[in-house]
Amino acid sequence: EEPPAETAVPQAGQDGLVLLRRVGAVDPSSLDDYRAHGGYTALREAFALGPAGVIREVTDSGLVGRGGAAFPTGRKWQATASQPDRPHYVVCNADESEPGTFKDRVLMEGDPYALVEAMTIAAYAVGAHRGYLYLRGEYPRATSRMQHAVDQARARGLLGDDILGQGHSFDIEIRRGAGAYVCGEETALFNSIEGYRGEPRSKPPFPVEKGLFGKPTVENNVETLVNVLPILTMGAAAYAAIGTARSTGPKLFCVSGAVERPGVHELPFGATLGELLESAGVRDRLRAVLLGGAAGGFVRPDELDLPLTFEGTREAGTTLGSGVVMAFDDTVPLPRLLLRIAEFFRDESCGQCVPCRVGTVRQEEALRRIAERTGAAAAEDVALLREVGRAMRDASICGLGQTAWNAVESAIDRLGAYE
Ligand code: L3W
Ligand code: SF4
Repeated sequence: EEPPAETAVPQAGQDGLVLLRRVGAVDPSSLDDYRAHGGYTALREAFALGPAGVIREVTDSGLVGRGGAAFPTGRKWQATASQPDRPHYVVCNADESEPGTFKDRVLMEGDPYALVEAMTIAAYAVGAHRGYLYLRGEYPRATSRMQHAVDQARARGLLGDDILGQGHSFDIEIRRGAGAYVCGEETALFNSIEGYRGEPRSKPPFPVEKGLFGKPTVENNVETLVNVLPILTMGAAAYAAIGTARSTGPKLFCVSGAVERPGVHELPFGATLGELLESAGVRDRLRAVLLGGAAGGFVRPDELDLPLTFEGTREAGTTLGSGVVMAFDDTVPLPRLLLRIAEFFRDESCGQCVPCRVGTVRQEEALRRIAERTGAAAAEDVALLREVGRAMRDASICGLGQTAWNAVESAIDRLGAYE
């Protein structure tokens, strides 16, 4: 079995942490210990503010989604709350499957009641009485800890009818994924919960209007939801003072590869890539850093002053994604690495649309030819990769196909992978 969450947090116990402050410090099985560490003060604050007040705070905080797409959370909650169609649902996307991403696992294993509390607040804000936690199937410890937390919260009147005597009813059902990356795409996730094949739906309509069971649904990533607790306890203005004007708050980064202290690192948005790698103990002979996971892109070792913000990475032509920072030294053969990424996308394509179903196969074939020639790329293979990549990006139904060429493109254009 994999080691427990707290061992994946090199900063555990340090002062000043916001999202990770309880991980390693709180007993994840104990509701009383969670309360002793400040648990359930945010829910009380939410009840004092009322649903509209909660949405106002979340909007004013500037919080945007931490799953990778950075959509404003307050806008999503407001859009769901205002739908006349009933019932409304809250769905937490805990199908954390982006290669190199493990922050949600650490949060769920190390501080499970925080997610129960945050989902309860989201439900109160948007008028939902039922929530689903869609949890990655390969996370057995996170599943048992979350199930225990849900059961304890229910037994103590913090889930179920009339929570804390405030007239709000809400309960959470945990659903386990079955190993498909695409089920992290929100509409494929809904199909999976509903018992259908995990295939994405075309958007619009967006889930805020027609989501789970065709009803208005708020779908948020684990880390996004957990941010709502400090927003309510410290207030939107104090929260928004952390980070930069356009990327507010703290961020979890999943650092792996050629570093001394791999794991989940919390830093305010705006820290540079170099600062993060320094705190993770970057080793010598750095060749490349993969930002944002397999769906993200590579940057060079001379780009370490890149600010880790959504706007900064976008301006630099790359992406922060869900916070993956994978460091590679020059012992890693790039052509093999790119082939591995291409295999992943070919494996995980759901096959529903042609650009992705066929494109991921063609991409893998070209990268295999190149890898087998020990990295020397024929000009026609690179041209083919570009053509297929463009088709996947422009014409795929969902993010999987749209991003399946990102890493390869950045390796060619930024790293000069085949020169
Ligand atoms: C209401 C509108 N809602 C958009 C909502 C939409 C969704 C969210 C983002 O993810 C990212 C990609 C990678 N009215 C709306 C609206 N929304 N317009 O906002 O939407 P969208 O379509 O921009 O993105 P998405 O399909 O949700 C794609 C990242 O995901 N990624 C990473 C995946 C892996 C993990 C993980 O393992 N934890 O996250 C892979 O591609 O960065 O930017 O809720 O409904 N007008
Ligand atoms: Fe399926 Fe790929 Fe199309 Fe997404 S882009 S719907 S994963 S075939």
